[in-house]
Amino acid sequence: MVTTTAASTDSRYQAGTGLGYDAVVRISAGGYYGTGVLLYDGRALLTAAHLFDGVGTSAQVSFETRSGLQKLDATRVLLHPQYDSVDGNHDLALIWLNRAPAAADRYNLYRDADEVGKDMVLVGYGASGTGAVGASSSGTPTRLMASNRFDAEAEDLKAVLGTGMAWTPATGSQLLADFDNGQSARDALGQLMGRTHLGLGLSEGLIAQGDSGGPALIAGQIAGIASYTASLSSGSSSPDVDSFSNSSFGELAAWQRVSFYQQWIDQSLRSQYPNAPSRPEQVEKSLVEGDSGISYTYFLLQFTGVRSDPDQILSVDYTTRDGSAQAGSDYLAVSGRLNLYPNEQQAVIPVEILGDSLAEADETFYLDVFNPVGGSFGAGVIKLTAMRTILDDDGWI
Ligand SMILES: [Ca+2]
Ligand SMILES: [Ca+2]
Ligand SMILES: [Ca+2]
Ligand SMILES: [Ca+2]
Repeated sequence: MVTTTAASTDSRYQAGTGLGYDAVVRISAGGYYGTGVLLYDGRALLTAAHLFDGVGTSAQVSFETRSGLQKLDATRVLLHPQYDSVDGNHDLALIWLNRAPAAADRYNLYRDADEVGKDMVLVGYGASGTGAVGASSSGTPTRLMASNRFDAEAEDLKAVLGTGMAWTPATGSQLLADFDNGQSARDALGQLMGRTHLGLGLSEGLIAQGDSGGPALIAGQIAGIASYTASLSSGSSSPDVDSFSNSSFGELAAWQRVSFYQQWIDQSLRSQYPNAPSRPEQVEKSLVEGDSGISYTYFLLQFTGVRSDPDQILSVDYTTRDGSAQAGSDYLAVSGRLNLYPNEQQAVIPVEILGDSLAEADETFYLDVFNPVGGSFGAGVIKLTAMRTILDDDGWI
């Protein structure tokens, strides 16, 4: 849970099952607990690297969905290669599962670097408490949510606080928000650096212990991963209500900025897709449904034009569309933006196919690709569509 303005039992903070937050999971690593979030491929989760400090890289992931509580062992854990446990920089880790429950939501990344000034939703399994008294260790961890607004990039606060503070956030990589109670005396980033914003009223909250690795969502996409909190004072400004580091009013928190790390996240996921095609002739346009669980079908997107700048990132938007196959019962709908990073000429888009034992006809669905940005995708190419057929393997009706 996060710390909140009113009591944590208030209905506005409940992130129960079926409300769109079932992608947010509790993570156990070496006896420590944090939070994580399931990504768009339905197999990888994003969390904080510091959950694994000193405890090795095994993890268990607990999903709470309409299908109940499911605990799954991670098959692979990858810390960001530049993770720095001393400075708290690049505090990100990816966790892979064989598969996640179909009932869990999958989240896209927030990809634009315009987060400052935007409201976001925090979700996590950490300690609960109110802003007035701070977090206290809870009983059974509950998934809770609250809102806040990204006020600043971390290096902007560092520039104001000066070199006397032994804290060097990597430029562009972290976002800050403070825990407001509506009073300017408790407006931490207003007091410390003049970013005045008095909060979101009863919706306002902050991350607390156990929320590490949880998402900050802008418009339902992962914009930040909870990293740390701080009780800061500077000169005559002491915004923290109680001067303890306890996620109270007047403190601030930092999130690892997902838009800054999207290349590492996307390319790490792509490197682990099982049996993904790398050439057009390997693309399978039909696949056998299977009787249970989830399997992937892949769409291969290739760029055959020329970049005007070799460092240019190209992108297209994509969305699945029902034919005779229906999203939610035959496959899981996906939509999002696919980036091709420098030196990349192609990438795959995975779609999860749901197995069952029902005798039914072969069924089809589509992937529409549109809105190409950057490079020269070719004059007149504004929309491409590809089809997949799910072959029934349960006997003709
Ligand atoms: Ca705030
Ligand atoms: Ca504020
Ligand atoms: Ca405090
Ligand atoms: Ca089947």
